Amino acid sequence: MKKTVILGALTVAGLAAGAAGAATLDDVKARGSLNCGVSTGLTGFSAPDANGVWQGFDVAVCRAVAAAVLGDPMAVEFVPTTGQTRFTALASGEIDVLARNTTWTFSRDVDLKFEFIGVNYYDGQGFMVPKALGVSSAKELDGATVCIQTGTTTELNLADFFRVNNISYEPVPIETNAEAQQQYLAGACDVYTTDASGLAATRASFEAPGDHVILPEIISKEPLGPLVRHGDSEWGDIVRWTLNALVAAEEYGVTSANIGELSAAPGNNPEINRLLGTEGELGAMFGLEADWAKKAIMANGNYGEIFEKTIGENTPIGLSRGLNAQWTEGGLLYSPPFR
Ligand SMILES: N[C@@H](CCC(=O)N[C@@H](CS)C(=O)NCC(=O)O)C(=O)O
Repeated sequence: MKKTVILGALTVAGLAAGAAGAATLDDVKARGSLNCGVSTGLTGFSAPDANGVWQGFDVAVCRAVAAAVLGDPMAVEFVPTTGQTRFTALASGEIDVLARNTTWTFSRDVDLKFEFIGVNYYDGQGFMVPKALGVSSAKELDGATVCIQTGTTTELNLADFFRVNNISYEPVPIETNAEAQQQYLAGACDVYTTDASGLAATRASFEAPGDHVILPEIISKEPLGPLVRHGDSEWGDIVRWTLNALVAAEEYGVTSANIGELSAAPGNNPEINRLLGTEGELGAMFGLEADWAKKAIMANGNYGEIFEKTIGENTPIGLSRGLNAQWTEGGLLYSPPFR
């Protein structure tokens, strides 16, 4: 088993080294669409709606990048990936970027040879149990069966948590969130553990969400963000600054409602003017139009608008901003300057 894991990592790293140096920006422009790796389906983050149109918080990153590069937020081919398949999809060049609640870790960055371009959601791993189990802390889970998605940090943190607390568990390995949900509801496991945002999204889709509780323990740091291949720095810059543009727009009060006016009649805030391309040459520095960031922001609104629409307190998922508030509001979101 261990051998397979090591071989898997080497294969992914080898593929990434092969694809490095490829000019992804040119490929995307020539193709006229962005190949964006997402999940197989996690409501609020990335899932097709009733019309088959992909929606969600991670999907919004793909659309913003497509808008910045191609001028069209709909010019995206969504490639569903599992916890297991996502890294090979990126390393092999099947996708240009992975935007799939993926945790930035040392080994994914260094060993698998990817480049995380930032964090779009600061998360941590939690546990969900049926209320009927009568458990109020994860430390009471000695001997529990646990549904767990393979190829994830979740798997590793779970092992660490039980080891540190000197308790045991029996893993029920699962490939996708849909399957995990099904197995958990069918009672194949006592507990479901994953990123807390994923637990909220999963529970929101239950018929009786109130029959399930999310335990108080958050056992890890899960900085989730988009990633590209190592050695593809120009492309990485584009994805990084597209995400930064969404975050900066919220900080500076640039919204989908006022962006048209702010671009047509620029005010005297130079940072906003540089962001929207009415002043300076930022777009040309990485081969995009002057209004690349304006198009990215117009795709789905700024970071805050995206959050509220897809996973925020007024959605069934009901997540509060917490760590994902702007630094000016006590959170961790902090875009470097546009200059
Ligand atoms: N953040 C963790 C876990 C990511 C993960 O796979 N989460 C699950 C549950 S939130 C998911 O997105 N599932 C969607 C799918 O099965 O396609 C990682 O990067 O390893």
